[in-house]
Amino acid sequence: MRRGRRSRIDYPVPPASEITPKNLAVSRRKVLTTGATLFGGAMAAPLLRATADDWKARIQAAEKTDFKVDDDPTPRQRATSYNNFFEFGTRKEQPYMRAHRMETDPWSVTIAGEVERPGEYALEDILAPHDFEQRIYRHRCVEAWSKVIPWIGFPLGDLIERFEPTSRAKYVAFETLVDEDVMPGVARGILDWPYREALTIEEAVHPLTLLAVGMYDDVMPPQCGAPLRLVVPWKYGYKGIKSIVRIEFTEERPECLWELEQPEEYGWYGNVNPNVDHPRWDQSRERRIGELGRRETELYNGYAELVADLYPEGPDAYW
Ligand SMILES: Nc1nc2c(c(=O)[nH]1)N[C@H]1C(S)=C(S)[C@@H](COP(=O)(O)O)O[C@H]1N2
Ligand SMILES: [Mo]
Repeated sequence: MRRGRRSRIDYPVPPASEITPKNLAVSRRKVLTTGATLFGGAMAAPLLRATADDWKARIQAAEKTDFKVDDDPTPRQRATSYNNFFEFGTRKEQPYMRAHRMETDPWSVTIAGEVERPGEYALEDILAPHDFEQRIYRHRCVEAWSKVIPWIGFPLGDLIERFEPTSRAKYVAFETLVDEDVMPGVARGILDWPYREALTIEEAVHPLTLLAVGMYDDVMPPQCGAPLRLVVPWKYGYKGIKSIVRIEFTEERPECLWELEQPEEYGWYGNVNPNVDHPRWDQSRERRIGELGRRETELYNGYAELVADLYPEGPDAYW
């Protein structure tokens, strides 16, 4: 049992300093299963689709893990009707009203760049070998509001290991679907789409970093990033890219959408840091959706004990 001094988290994970792509706490069994289902011919043999992974059914059965904060989860209705998904509009209720028009099934994800197994993969093949689990994480938006979400997903590190990044892979970049027919924010060109985000490979394989396929015991609602989104709980919410269609491994640091739009407002790292104010507002406090008053914002969103070792020059050097 590990307990942080300031945080109320209790996680069964090794310290960040012990985590490298080589000794990731993933089971070898999973990696072997992956080899058989994903690369052993299933993709090339449509007949095998009869036994395709029913990943939506597996969501309800996801194991409830000890990866959870003590705070009560935000009521589902609030969490799924107050969203940022600028492709569907900049007002918080617009994703809820509009994102159901997005076609999320079938879905495929392109794996590209510095990786041994590039290709375009059907979502069910991407998901098949991964056991899903529930984790209750804090979510802190750079706009100073926060939520607590019971996600269902699996560690991004498990997926990365399957696709075998080369030794040149230093970063992992992600892109969101672009569909101007159903995304008014795309049609109007309010940002330089596609939405792009990225992590260092060390951040990407950290055991806290999740690929989420559901929340609140159900499949991911479209407004929250169906069918597949990133969750990095110690970073501002903008790093948590939704509706992912592309994952690319790179040697150079990828440019991210918010960083390009407003470099002095949205840092590349985007780590939650109450001591570094946004140029237009104070970051030391936050409003938890559904609550009155304000809470103190914690360094790395309360996950400092687990992630501080990723940032040896101290939190303010990685913003
Ligand atoms: N594609 C895409 N992903 C996105 C965004 C977006 O506008 N487009 N907004 C980000 C921001 S700023 C936040 S705070 C979270 C919000 O997630 P939620 O709506 O599930 O709370 O999604 C992030 N991922
Ligand atoms: Mo955000």
